[in-house]
Amino acid sequence: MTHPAPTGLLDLARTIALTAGALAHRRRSEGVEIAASKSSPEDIVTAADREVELLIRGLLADARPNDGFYGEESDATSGTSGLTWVVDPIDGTVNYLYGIPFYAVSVAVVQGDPDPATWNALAGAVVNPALGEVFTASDGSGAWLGDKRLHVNHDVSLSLALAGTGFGYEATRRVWQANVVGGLIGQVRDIRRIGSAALDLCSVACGRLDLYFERGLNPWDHAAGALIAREAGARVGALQADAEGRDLLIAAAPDLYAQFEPVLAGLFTRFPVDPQAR
Ligand code: LIP
Repeated sequence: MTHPAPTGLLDLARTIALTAGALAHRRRSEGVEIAASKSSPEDIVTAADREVELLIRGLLADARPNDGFYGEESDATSGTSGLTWVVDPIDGTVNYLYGIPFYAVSVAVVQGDPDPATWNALAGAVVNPALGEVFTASDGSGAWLGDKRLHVNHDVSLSLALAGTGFGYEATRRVWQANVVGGLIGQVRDIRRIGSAALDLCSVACGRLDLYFERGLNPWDHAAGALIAREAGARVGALQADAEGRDLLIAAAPDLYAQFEPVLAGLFTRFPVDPQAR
């Protein structure tokens, strides 16, 4: 089955992400409340998360009724077109709840099963409405912040790398992740915890971070951001793997990735097995 060119899909992803971002930003200004908790009391969902995903689903159903949908806040549906939209309506939910301006609408379209290990990401958009930043990429056409072409930082030594990471919603996993960070902090320039995987990956793409790694992400957290980072020249994968997954995601320029991978593997060996390993 033929599909529209990635640029056509990209235009749709960008338009929908911008529309959804405007709604998220408006709801933030009106005040945000927790609607429910999910995997733990820390893992919250707001009414805006649900409303924004409903808006995105409706816009996609109108534009691409035969595509599948795989989002954070509603049931997955498979389509007949071979394409699936992978959506995080508000990535950085805790930042959103607290009014920290680092949250994003993440919209990606992939070919094949909605599995990061096997899908082919065709186009993606990550919109931070609080800062008015629109990150985009389509397969083979580069990564962009607005109309500015993005490139990762090259020739960075690990000892001078600014690394981003994140922590899970379960306390024992956070303690394990903090142990790993404690083992790394003396081997890099510094560490940032921005609070949104989508924006962390876009930060690698535009050079605001040299590398990013996190364990336990969901596919919707990174579907668009990983494409944007790859199209900006990053290698995105895991340990001895070129596909990111739930177990681990690493993103960095290839030369820095090669320095970082054995160090992270050593830290995973040094600390007890992650209690939340899935
Ligand atoms: C978040 C990720 C972040 C991670 C958080 C959370 P959410 O996604 O973007 O990188 O550290 O624990 O998973 O829940 O805000 O969509």
